[in-house]
Amino acid sequence: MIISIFLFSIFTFRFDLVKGDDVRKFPDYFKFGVSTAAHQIEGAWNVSDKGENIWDHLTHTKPSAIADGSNADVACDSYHLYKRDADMLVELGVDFYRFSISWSRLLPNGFSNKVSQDGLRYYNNLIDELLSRNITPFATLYHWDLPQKLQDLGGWTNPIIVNYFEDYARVAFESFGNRVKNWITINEIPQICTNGYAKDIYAPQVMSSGIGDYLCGHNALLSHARVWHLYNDTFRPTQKGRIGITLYSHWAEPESNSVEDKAISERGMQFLLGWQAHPIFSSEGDYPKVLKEAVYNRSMEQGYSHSRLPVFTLEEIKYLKGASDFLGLNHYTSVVFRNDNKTEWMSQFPNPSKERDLGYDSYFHANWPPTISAWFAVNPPGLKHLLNWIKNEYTNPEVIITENGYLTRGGLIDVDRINYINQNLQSVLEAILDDHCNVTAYSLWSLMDNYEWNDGYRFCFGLYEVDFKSENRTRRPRMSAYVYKEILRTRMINPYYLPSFSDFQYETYKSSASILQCHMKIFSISVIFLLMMHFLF
Ligand code: GBH
Repeated sequence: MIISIFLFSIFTFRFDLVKGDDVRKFPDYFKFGVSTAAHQIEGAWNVSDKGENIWDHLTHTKPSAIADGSNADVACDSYHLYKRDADMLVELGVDFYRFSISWSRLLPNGFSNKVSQDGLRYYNNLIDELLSRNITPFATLYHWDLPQKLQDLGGWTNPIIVNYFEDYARVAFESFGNRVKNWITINEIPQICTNGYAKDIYAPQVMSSGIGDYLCGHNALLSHARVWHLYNDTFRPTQKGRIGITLYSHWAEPESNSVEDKAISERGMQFLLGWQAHPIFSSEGDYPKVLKEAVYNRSMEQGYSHSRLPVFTLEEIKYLKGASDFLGLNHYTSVVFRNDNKTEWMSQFPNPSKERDLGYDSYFHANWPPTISAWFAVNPPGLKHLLNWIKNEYTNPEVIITENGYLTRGGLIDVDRINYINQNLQSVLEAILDDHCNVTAYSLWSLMDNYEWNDGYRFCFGLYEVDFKSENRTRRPRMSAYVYKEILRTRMINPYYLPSFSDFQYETYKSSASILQCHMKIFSISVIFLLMMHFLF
């Protein structure tokens, strides 16, 4: 019995394995944050003079587009509860908060002839609240909530969007730029354009596959560049901030080490990330050559008179090149591309489509743990490979990881999320310390559960759980919130760290059944363990 107790205490003792000289810490300059987006958290969809956006429109006119038929009319109600959000940021100890501004809250019609006083007040309050608590505001101008009035004109497929996006950005810089020094223009071109203008997944569900998506991407890139130049020329001299774009990419893991498989992965990366990044971050500018050739050739075969991929003028190529102060990166998962070109696989994509232009099928490696969502499998080393790919492809630009996170069905004990965070941050740490990738910040998606677009409220990405059934949208920290807090406090990753019972219990004990269940589990496992040991020795 004594031996078993001894063994048990060794087994459970939280010794600190990361002490000593070889401690791997995040560099001093490295910043940590958490991310959200206006439409996913604010609610208050029609208070005061807020205008309708494309997600209001989609969810109100076609609830069947959303897995649980829900909408973001109230969501986390952060419009009213932003002070509670700020409390949570302080609890976590983050350096910055990445939130987004709702275009149609600030400009109800989408146009800058009318600025909402209520919208101004809300974002001023939020920004002032953050600053008063020593949290750096990091504002995204566009996180998918286009004013419906602009969609009525074609949205991102109408080149005139460049002017209207510039007008909106100018109002934002004039109103908030004295206090907001970190800006992102646009969040994720592939999601906006592929899911919104090629498929019936995201608003506005314009199904113009292989044409509308490329056109949208083209105008989004030009809009970004216009706003970067606006800031650079007009606002930076006095406001002295920085502004970049956030791109989305999987890592395309080669199927094997063979030359052919590496070439497939490389071409896949150009279609995924190169499409968005090459015009801005490469030294030659413009779209990647493989993308231009593939879309041109297929367009000709298909009888079009010119490429479905729009063409940048020489002036535009110059205008875009270098037009970002950093590369914002959203990353969640890896894929493997395969040059099988199976007809059944391809038949799920319309003709024409970006997928057919690429011509590969894709799958998740059998070793990558699946998640509850079909688009997402866990491969933390992929993040390190991706960061290295960016470093080599674009001469080591500054990278800010603007999103990375994990989804569950809920519950406060989120060990899978904890592992995901630890392992992905480990990957980032290695990319910085071993490979000298210029990564300067990491922002976790998300501060709290929120409106997960066409998945509604089914999937939870939050460090904080939100009770969407409660009147005041009660937020409670998950176990991962304590782990993230500890990483930020120590600036290192300790995969053995678990929050002490008292930390965790304090916030959750009263209100949550799951913590009780967890205690019961730990208790019964301990008893079984002790009994086993007792019989063994
Ligand atoms: C981020 O995009 C978004 O910026 C953020 O708003 C969102 O909450 C977060 O992801 C979590 O999903 O494309 O049909 O497979 C990351 C890209 C968006 C890719 C959701 C997968 C699922 C629908 N992901 N998407 S589909």
